[in-house]
Amino acid sequence: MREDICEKLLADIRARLSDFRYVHSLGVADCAKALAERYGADPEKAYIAGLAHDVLKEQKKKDALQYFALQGVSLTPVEASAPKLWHAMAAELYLRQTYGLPEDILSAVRYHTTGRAGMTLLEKVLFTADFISADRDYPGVEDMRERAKVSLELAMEEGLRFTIEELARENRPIHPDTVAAYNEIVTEKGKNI
Ligand code: DGI
Ligand code: FE
Ligand code: FE
Repeated sequence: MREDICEKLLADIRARLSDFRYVHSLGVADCAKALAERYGADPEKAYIAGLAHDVLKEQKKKDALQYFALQGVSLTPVEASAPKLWHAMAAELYLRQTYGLPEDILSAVRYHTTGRAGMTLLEKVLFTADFISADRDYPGVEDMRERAKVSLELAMEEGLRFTIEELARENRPIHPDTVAAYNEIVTEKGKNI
């Protein structure tokens, strides 16, 4: 069953994605599996979530909007003005319908870009893997990898801060789920001080 899904998914992402993003997806799958093993999530589910998370990343904006309309999904004003968020929202629907993936994998895919308050372990694993996979090469990635060895929350806090700072600097809207994820991590951490 799982092997079947992996094979079909692999062919799907190979057909839909550029070389660059295909390699990224394989890297996130490997990394998510390793993080799952380290932190006690299901490694197989983490691997599948990693393979699948960006399946619709290269979908045309017009097609994504058409897909949302067809599925009866209405976007909030922030979502409507942030096309980079669409691939995660659309992938949840697509992967449910096409692959019948379990809801825990679907929610990891759904929240891999923004995060949210009350994230599951699998959601945290995928969110973090997306930042530190082997293909990632941005200033600070080594620090992020070190943080992820200490805790998922430590890496996520830095990732969310980076995203929020960059978006604010560029006058782009910040999704409420991104803010909620950040606030929760910072306030939970504050409790331990
Ligand atoms: O798909 P990837 O490139 O692997 O990574 P991703 O799904 O985390 O997407 C990152 C992009 O999403 C990056 O350009 C910033 C954008 N993004 C993340 N959170 C938010 C956001 N954009 C807006 N407008 N608001 C957010 O809260
Ligand atoms: Fe993504
Ligand atoms: Fe990604």
